[in-house]
Amino acid sequence: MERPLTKNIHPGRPPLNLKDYEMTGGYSALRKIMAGMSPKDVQQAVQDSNLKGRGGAGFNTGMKWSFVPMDEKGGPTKYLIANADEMEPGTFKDRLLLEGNPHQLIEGMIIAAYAIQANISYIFLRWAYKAAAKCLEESIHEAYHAGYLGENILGTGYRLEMYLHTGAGRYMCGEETALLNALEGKRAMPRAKPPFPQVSGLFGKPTIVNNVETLCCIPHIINNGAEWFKSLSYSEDGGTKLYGVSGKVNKPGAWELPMGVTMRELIEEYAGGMKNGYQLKGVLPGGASTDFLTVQHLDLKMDFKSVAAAGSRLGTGTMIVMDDATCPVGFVHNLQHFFAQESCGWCTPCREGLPWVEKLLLSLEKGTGTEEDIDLLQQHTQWLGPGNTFCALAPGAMEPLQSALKYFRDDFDRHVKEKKCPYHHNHH
Ligand code: L3W
Repeated sequence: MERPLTKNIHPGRPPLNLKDYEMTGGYSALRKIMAGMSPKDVQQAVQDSNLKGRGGAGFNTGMKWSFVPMDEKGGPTKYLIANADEMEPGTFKDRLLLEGNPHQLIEGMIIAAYAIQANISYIFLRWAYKAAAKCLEESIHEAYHAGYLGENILGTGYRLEMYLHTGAGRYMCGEETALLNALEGKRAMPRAKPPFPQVSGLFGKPTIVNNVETLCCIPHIINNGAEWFKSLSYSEDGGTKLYGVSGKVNKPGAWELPMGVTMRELIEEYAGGMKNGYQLKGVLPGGASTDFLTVQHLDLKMDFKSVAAAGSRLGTGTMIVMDDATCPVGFVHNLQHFFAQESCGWCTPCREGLPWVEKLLLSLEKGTGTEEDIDLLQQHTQWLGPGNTFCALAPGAMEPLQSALKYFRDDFDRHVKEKKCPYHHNHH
């Protein structure tokens, strides 16, 4: 089984420095494109690979790049941004790549920037990722020194600057247009789309924002070809995927596996199964802003299309397992507390609705909730649903709520009937 993105990463060991990276074939993809691939050739290779964005939405990467206006005479300033603001609850996959092999990301970024002819690039890094900040800073410096960044890269005349920008610790900054505002020094509120950033992004210029894992795939696609990349996958989406499992399992962790492995393989084999005395009750397949799946979905293939067909989303591919000793109402309350706190307050449904949802869930947990409160929660899943808010934050927050109401409705009703939480342990 091939693991191109993580084969040289050994958790616990220091990150690969430039020399280590070059010894494992690093920067050969950059040399290859500089020796004879046009920006369009690079775009085509990525489009042929069927790489889909790993940040959660699964948008086709090559197609996204193709929306950037390409001007023969150089054209306007363009930007390439790596979205490293990994703050989705339960998600810790990009951290592995950042702390394990920072040059892999940098090489992917240089190739992506070349493909759209951007001359300035940024890594927008989660505030809390201090260790990653340190090794990225050092690695960017090494790459400049080696002539992979700056003026006249590898003697070709192509120029690319790269800057590390650390966020201020808000979930909102991971939304691509809020990220752009943050980089411009403004409040991190989302912008209306369209126009999409590919046409009008940072400082109004064409901008590509790609997730860290997405960019780390690029050097391997260039080195080995689109067909090879597609062959790594068990599904029609190309490549491998960094999957993760957290919750009451024996071996929580993250692993690079063929796209499309089943949920059962992930939980039972890689995560070592449920801890003694616990049964699986629900699974959030890709971070907190995805719909619950349950035991009936264990044989589901974890690719974008299959998970969507089952009524959820692959999201970040890092699943949160909920066991039978955990109260679903308390679990969802905990998530809604996070989302309410992280709402940027720009649009009314999200700013007002999320705290209301949090309050209703808390009241149910305390035993003071009513059947009408459950109906109100149900209505919120529509009021805060897709199309009613400025960005995906509130609709994402409604996904675990609406699916908890669908699969665990009995648990909600019992809180009302018994006037207390029927689960015996402490809650937040
Ligand atoms: C041109 C169109 N471009 C879409 C581009 C768009 C963006 C990408 C995805 O949220 C999800 C969200 C979270 N013309 C286009 C187009 N694009 N239509 O494609 O766009 P979109 O709107 O589908 O999603 P989004 O608003 O970018 C991403 C979910 O991810 N999520 C959160 C993850 C958080 C992390 C983290 O902490 N690292 O990953 C988890 O599931 O809920 O649904 O570039 O410009 N017509």
